[in-house]
Amino acid sequence: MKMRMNNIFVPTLRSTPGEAEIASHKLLLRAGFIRRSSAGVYTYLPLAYRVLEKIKNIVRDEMNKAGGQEVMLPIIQPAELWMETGRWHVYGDEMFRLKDRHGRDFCLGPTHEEIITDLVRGEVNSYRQLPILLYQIQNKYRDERRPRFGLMRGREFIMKDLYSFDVNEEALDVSYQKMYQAYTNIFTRCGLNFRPVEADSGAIGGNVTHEFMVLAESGEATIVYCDECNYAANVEIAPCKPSIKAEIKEDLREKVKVHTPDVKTINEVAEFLEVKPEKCIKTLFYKADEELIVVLIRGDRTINEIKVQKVHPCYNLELASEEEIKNITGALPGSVGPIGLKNIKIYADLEIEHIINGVCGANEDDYHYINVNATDYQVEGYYDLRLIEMDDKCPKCNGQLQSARGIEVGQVFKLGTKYSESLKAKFLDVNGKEKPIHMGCYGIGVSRTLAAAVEQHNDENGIIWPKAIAPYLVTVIPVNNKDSQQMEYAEKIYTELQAKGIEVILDDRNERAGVKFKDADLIGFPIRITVGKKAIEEGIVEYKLRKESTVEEISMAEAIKKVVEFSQS
Ligand code: 9G3
Repeated sequence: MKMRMNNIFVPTLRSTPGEAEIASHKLLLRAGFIRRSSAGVYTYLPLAYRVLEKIKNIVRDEMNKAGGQEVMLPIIQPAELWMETGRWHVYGDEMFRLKDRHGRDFCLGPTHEEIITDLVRGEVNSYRQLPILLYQIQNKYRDERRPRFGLMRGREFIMKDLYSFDVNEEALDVSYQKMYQAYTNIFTRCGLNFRPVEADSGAIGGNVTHEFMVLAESGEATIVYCDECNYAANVEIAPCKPSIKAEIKEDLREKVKVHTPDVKTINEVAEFLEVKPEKCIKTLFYKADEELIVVLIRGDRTINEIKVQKVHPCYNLELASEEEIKNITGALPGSVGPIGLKNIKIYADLEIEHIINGVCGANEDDYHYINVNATDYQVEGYYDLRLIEMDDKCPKCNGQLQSARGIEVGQVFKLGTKYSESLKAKFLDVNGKEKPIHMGCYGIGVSRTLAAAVEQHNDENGIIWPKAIAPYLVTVIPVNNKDSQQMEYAEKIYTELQAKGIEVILDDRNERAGVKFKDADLIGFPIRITVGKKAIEEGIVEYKLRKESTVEEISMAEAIKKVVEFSQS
């Protein structure tokens, strides 16, 4: 079957659908790769399907080389397992839930720790059976509140998830390192510019985890990294040292309540009282699950809620409402402070301890205290609670930090015995003692990787597919369909390339050459070979790489040789 543009279903569009905001979403729609079925749910059209299969095969190859064995786990998951791990009620509306005809509760799998651990606990009982690394490549379901950016944040998406089962922490570390290396190979082979970064291991849990970030301005994650050493981290967890400017030591003065009519924000307070924002104490009230807590941070800094959840573990952390704040303090947010608060935990950022004669709200509307010092109120403790900033130094080598936006395409997790304890997945060790299995879990967003590749590789004309995951490597374009000699020449090149195992497509549509060139650029085939008058008169064809602007005029034999070389490079 000749692969001809005439019979391939690739409905390209001239204009960009309104709902698409980022490049990959626009281009995948325009280039006829995907179509939206409902919010966050997409159809992969033939060219997208070919790219997905390429990515999956690279993933499979690396997972298998690392000792993984592919399985297919159920998408429909019984609620009972999620109740055993205590997670059935943790994930609220994000979990797609359903009932079967008997009224029994199920969910559509958002992840598979419960399922895979239930499988293993029923089959493994001896250290001789470990390690086991099982993975699947399958749809996942998460009912995102705001699905957006096309495949980047969908409600149904394709994930490879591998789960490792080992006898102890050291063995788990071996599996973890194997996966870390496999991920590095995968994203390198996919032609992506990525960075592994230290990441947040979730609100409850001191596990180690790394995220693999594809660098792109449209990425939702922010990473910091150091050019001097190899430090890189998701800003959510990047540690910050208190920056204590070597100020001249002031004498501690007595606190005084001052009238600050209509002065609310930190900048208004700083201006009105003629102090710098660094002297102001920003007092934030949070609801941690059902408990109200207070967090103090320097006026010029930004709170890092992930770090707050580390210090005060909870599932849900959100800013308290104005009336909740009024109930506790008697004042509105613009005039609140830590002084005089009762029966409420106060967590202070490290820098708060060093504020001399600072300013904070007086818990009375339109009043603030000046000359506030650490002894004026009680805190649970001083912790690193702020978001790292560009003037902070590298936590590892004190070097200069850079920041970048990233798209999280992979995540490797050390789970330890979290699931094997709750689901009683145990084995008898070499001494016949019963031990819990040590687990790791490792995910790759396969459909998100496809979109990330487009985010990173595109220009004003369309997609520029990295060679290893392109839907086809070469498109052969006869300039004039009516010219039977040109068609014959194009067919010949097409047939010879196919005979050499090259994935080639022939654009035999009855369209003007300009339309064919535009589509070739939009779809993003790595190589374009054009057959025009020169082919008939001088045996010369045009050879152009999508990622370059130069066009070479060479013989057919030369062109075929270059394609083969390119495919092997
Ligand atoms: C849920 C829902 C959403 C979720 C989860 C559970 C994220 C959930 C974390 C993980 C951890 C790893 C294996 C592959 C790599 C990531 N969102 N996570 O557990 F019920 Cl609705 O999925 N799982």
